[in-house]
Amino acid sequence: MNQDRVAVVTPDGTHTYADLDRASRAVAGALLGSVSDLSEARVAFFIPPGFEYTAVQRGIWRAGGIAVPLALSHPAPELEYVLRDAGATVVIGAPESRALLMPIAQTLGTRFMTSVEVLAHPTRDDLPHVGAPRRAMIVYTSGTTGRPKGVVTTHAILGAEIGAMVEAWEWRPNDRMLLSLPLHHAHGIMNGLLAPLAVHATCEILPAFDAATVWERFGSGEITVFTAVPTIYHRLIAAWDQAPPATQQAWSAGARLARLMMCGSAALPVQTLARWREISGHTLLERYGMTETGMILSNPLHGERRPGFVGTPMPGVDVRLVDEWGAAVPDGAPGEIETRGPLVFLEYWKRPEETKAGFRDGWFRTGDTAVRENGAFRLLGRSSVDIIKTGGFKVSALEIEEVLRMHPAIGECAVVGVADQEWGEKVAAAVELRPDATLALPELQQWAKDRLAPYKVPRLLRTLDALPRNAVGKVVKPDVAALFTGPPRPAAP
Ligand code: MLC
Ligand code: AMP
Repeated sequence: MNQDRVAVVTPDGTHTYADLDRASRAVAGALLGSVSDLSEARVAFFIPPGFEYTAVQRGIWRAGGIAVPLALSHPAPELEYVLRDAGATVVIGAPESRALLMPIAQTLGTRFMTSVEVLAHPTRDDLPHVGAPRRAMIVYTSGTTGRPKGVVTTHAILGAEIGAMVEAWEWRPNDRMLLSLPLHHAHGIMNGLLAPLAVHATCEILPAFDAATVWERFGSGEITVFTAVPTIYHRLIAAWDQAPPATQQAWSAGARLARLMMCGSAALPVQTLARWREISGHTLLERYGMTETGMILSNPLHGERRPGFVGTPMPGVDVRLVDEWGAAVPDGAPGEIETRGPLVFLEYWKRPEETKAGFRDGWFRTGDTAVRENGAFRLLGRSSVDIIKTGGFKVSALEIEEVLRMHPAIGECAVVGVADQEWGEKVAAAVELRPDATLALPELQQWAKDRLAPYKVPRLLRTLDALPRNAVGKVVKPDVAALFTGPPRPAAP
C-alpha cells in the first residue's frame, strides 16, 4: 500500500496513512511506557472527531489496549459512570477537556493524559502482537435495564463487521467518505471511520455536524460516500430549502456525483427518502444494525431499494424471525429479529447475566420486531417501550426516570418516546409532583442537563395528579404516551 495516500482530511489539514502509522506508534509508545503490552487495559478517550481521534484509537490497539470512546456531549456524571464501569486505567483527553476530566480521573485513580502529550511521544517500533481474539473496543449503549452497558468487541469481530460493509457496499480505495457523526457510537466509528480506512480510502471528518458545511462538501463533487441518521437528512433538507436557488443547484449537482448515500440507526421516514431523492438524486440506501451486532440487514447497493424496508441479510450474517417462544415465524408474520455469526459482539462488559439473557440458543435477540415480505425485511418496532431512539441515539426511559426521581419537585415519573418528524422520537416526561411543588420544562431541562447527555434531557413535560396506572398500580406507558399525543390536559395545580 502506498503510505502517501490520504487517510484523513479535517478542516485543519490532510493526513496520510504514513502520518497515521507514525502518530499511532507515538500514542502506543506513550501508553506502553515501560511495559510491552497493555494486555487489554481499558483506555478511554475524549477527543473530537478528526485525525487525533483516529491516531489515538489506533495507538490504543497497537499497544494491546481496549479503546473506550467517550461522548463529547456528556456531562461529568455520565463520563464518570463510563470510566468507572469500564475500569479505565488511562483517559486521554483533548487539552481543553482537562478541567472536566481531571477531577473525575482523580476520584477514580485513573491516569489523565492529553492527546497532545501522547501524540508528541517518541514513536515506538517494538509493539506487541495483538491477536484477533483479543478484546478491542467497548462502546456504551443504553438498554432496557437502566444504566448503559459496555458492548465488547474483539479485533476479529470488528474485522468481520468491517468486512461485511466493504463487501456489501463495495468500498474502494478511491472512495472519499464525508463523516459528520459523533464517534462514541457504532454508526460513526464503524460505518463512518473504520470501513473507509480498511480499504485505504479517504475519510473526510467534520468535528461536528453542520448542514451548510455538509452541503458545501457535497457541492465540491469530491465526496463519493455519505452515511447519516434520519435527523441529519431532515436537517439537510431544511438547509437546502432555505438556500438561494443558485446555491441549491450547485449543492445538488455536486451531491449527484456521489456513488452512495446511506441512512440508518433509526427508521427513515418515507417522506424524507422521497424529498432527498428529489433534491440530491439519491435513493438512500437504508440499512439496519445495532452496536451489539454490526450491520444486520441492508437494501442492495445495486437493485431496488424499497421505501420502508431494510433489505436482506448482510454478507456472513444469519437472521431469523421468531415468536416469543423462539419458533420461526412464516413469511408475512411479525417476529423478533435474532441474528448470529462472526459480527455479533463478545459480551456486555462485566455483565455475564445480561450477556446470557441477550442470547437464545446462540442467537442474539435484538428486541426489534420485523416482518419478511417478498424476501425483504420491514421493521415494525421494538419489543420494549422503554427504549427510545431520538436523533439516532438510543436512550433508556428507565435510566432517565431514575435520574428525574432525584429532582426535589418530582414524586414519581414516567418517561416515554413521542413520535416526532425531526427527531424520530422526542423524550417526554410525565411527572407526579411532590406536595406544593411546581415544575416547568425549562427548569427541569436546566437541572437535567448537568446529569444527563443532551439527547436524554426531556423535551416535553406533563405534570399530573396521578400517572395512568393499571389495576396492580403499574404505570401504563402507552397511556402516558397518549398524554402527549392526545389533546392537552390541564396541568396539576
Ligand atoms: C438536540 N436537541 C434535541 C435533541 N438533541 N431536541 C430534541 N431531541 C433531541 N434528541 C436540540 C438541542 O437542545 C438544541 O435546541 C437543538 O436541538 C440543536 O442542538 P444541537 O446540539 O445542535 O443538536 P445537534 O448536535 O445538531 O444534534 C443533532 C444530530 C445529533 C442529529 C447531529 O442528534 C446526532 O449526531 N445524531 C447521531 C446519533 C448517532 O450517531 N447514532 C448512532 C447510534 S449507533 P436549542 O433549543 O438549544 O437550540 C446505531 C447502530 C446503527 O444506532 O444501526 O447505526
Ligand atoms: P444502538 O443500540 O444505538 O446501536 O441502536 C440499535 C437500534 O437502532 C436497533 O435495535 C434498532 O431499533 C434501531 N435501528 C437501527 N437501524 C434502523 C433502521 N434502519 N430503522 C429503524 N430502526 C433502526
